[in-house]
Amino acid sequence: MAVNLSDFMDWVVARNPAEEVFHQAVHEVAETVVPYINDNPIYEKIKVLERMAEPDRTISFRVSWADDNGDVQVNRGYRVQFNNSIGPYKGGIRFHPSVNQGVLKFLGFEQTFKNSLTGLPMGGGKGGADFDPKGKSQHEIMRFCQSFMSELYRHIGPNIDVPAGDIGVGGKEIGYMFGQYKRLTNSFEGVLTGKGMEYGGSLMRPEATGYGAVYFLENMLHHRNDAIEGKNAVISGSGNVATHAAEKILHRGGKPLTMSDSGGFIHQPGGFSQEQIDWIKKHKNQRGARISAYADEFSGSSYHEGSRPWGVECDLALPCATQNELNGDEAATLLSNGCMAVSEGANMPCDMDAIGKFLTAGVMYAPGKASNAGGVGMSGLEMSQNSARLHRTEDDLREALKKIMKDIHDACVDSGTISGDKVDYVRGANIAGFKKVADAMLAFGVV
Ligand code: NDP
Ligand code: 2IT
Repeated sequence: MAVNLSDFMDWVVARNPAEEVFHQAVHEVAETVVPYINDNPIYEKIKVLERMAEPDRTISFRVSWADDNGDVQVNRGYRVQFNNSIGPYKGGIRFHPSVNQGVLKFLGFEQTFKNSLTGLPMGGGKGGADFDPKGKSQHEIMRFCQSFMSELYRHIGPNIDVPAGDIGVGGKEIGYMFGQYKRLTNSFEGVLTGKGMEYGGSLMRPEATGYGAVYFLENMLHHRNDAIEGKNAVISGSGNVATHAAEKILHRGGKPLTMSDSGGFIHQPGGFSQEQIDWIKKHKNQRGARISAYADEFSGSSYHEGSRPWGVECDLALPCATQNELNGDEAATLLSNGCMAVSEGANMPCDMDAIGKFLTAGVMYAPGKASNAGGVGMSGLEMSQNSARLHRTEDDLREALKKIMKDIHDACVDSGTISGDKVDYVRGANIAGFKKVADAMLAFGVV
């Protein structure tokens, strides 16, 4: 019997009440994958899509810690181990007050497809806590990370589940968590990625997501005989992904015009220089620092409180902050301003309405599961360096990252070409990501 998209989505919504972002992520995949399943009925016979939409397990736990005043604080931690058909669970940890089970299920679901696209043996997972690092001291963040790992450590391992960073979790937090894991298990192993260079980290991991999103953009433009040079790019966010995306746009001769945070955006007409990007990196490295301070530091720039950057005229857009940060009206504005390509650095930053508008207009639109896969791709290379106990050079890893992004681009072209050089990257990424996981599940029988 053929799968019916609306019946399938009714089933997903009924089973996962009040998890709207999870419904959204599943819907976006199901829309393109259901017709493919109906053309290949073996997948329907083994209920592969239904099984993929159900995490292997969801772990939730209490994280108690004492703040600097000696008051006890209680947060909730999670790890969603979504699918390990093609490798150990792999995906980041997010610390943000908006974290809940639905958010982590959407991220874990997306991660399964993304990791499959990298071509490396990694399953999908995601974790985090509703902890807000803003306004916390370093000691408070360290104690929180230690308490979080005191529960998480029993569920992870280099061949089981390998977490990494995400919003609110960067090199410092990974260090605190790795230190606690090592203390609890008395084992030095590659259980986290995004580690410091002194203790098993990989060169290029900090840069990989942002650079990768620009490499993907470059591949899309090349496919239409075009290039980044001379083009204006509007970028949201000002964290790890956004700052490295801006840097690579600059390397390619483009002009990164904006960055943002949850308070508003900054606009630097003519584009940020390397020095200005370095200032933002350093400034925003202090958790809780606001991007508004940039406008006081650099004359000629402006700060727009409470707004997002999508109204600034541009050729290229890179949403690199968070989910659903670009809606249909903002997509329409980008299109009327002449935006020709969108490469998502964040996970699911464009809502369904925005995606529909980009696809209808026929502009190049890369979904995050394809365009931001460089970060987890480099994490996969960090895992293999840890297993082999060796260290690859920066040049070698940069070339490896470029190849991963080109291979993902080409897989999208293979599965998503509409006609000539027109590609539906959503369909391409979903089908290419789905196939490998589905075929592994097929091989395992019903488990
Ligand atoms: P960071 O914590 O380094 O930066 C997050 C940025 O996004 C900050 O500028 C932050 O502003 C902004 N932001 C966060 N939440 C919101 C919100 N609700 N509204 C507006 N702005 C917000 O995170 P990353 O750069 O690592 O992650 C950014 C995105 O990229 C996320 O979607 C993440 O899942 C995705 N991603 C990250 C990867 C990685 O390797 N790090 C890999 C692949 C995807 P503020 O300071 O005000 O909170
Ligand atoms: O969303 C993501 O791909 C990440 N946050 C990175 C995951 C990883 O394991 O490096």
